[in-house]
Amino acid sequence: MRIKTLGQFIIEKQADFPYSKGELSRLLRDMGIAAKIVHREVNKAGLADILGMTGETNIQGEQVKKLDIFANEQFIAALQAGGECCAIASEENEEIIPVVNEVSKNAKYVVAMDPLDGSSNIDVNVSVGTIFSVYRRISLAGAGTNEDFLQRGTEQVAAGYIIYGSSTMLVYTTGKGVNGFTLDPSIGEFCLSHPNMKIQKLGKTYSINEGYYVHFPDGVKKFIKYCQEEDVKSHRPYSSRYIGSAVADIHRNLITGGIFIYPITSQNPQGKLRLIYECNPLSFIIEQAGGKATDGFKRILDLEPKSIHQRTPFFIGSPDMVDIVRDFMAKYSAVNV
Ligand code: AHM
Ligand code: MG
Repeated sequence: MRIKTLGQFIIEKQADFPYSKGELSRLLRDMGIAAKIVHREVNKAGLADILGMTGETNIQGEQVKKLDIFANEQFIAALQAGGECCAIASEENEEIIPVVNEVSKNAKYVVAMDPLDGSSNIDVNVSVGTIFSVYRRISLAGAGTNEDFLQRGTEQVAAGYIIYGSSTMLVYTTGKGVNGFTLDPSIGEFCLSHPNMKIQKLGKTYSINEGYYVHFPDGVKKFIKYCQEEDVKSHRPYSSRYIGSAVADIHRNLITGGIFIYPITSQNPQGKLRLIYECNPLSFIIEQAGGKATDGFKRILDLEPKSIHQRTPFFIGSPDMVDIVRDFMAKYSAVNV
């Protein structure tokens, strides 16, 4: 079988957008390049003792950076150099990063991202991810503004994630289905490995941090009990799988079916995950694969963002499972929120 690289695929798909000048294609390519650099560093994470701990100087005399800071810098540098985007919002930066230079002066996109999600998993050799979301700017010229990011998730023109797992994969959508590419390190290319990804209507896995059970809304508690009940027809009990990297949990559920939930808890009364650069892009991808994503009641992509780092409860995955938990929420938790 002939291999198709991410670069080739992006160029082919440009024909779907007859008036496009290729900016979005180039922006996606830039994300792919930064992803390869981050992949290289993530895969060296266990060598920190040999090469130098973070904050120290390694044997080459270079400062060793924490990987989430490193990833942030790589993606920002790739986007600044590419010139297709006029502002960046990142989980790592309180304020948005305006991009103004010769190449970006006609840029029409802004990018929101979580450069290294689940970064506490790095130290224990468990999967982490990058999440990104692309919007068309609404400001008129110059560097992008906060308003460019405060658009509903339905306005995204592209979204993707990279999972640094047993292999590194890039999965993205531009609103015409979802495609997954696996990095072949021997040739240094992302190769199309998962064309037209679809999520099962009803999975057999639920992913939630059950350690917080006592703090969950009643609707979520009832759903967890439902997942644990014996029922031959619906193949219950379901399996529980929780990695602690949303990208990894949602990626697994995309491939094998299931639901991921991060509800409100007493520690995180708004939920923990961030609407603009975590939940919106993941929701766009999962919806494009036939799944659903809500805050327990409303569709994530319809929520109106008020601030860049806003949090939301998050229920995402196989559509029938998201509907079932929504019914439990409506019945038992509607007054609690
Ligand atoms: P981070 O952005 O600080 O890395 O946190 C986000 C992560 C998600 O990837 C993961 O699903 C969740 O936080 C885990 O949180 P918890 O340890 O509370 O279950
Ligand atoms: Mg995060």
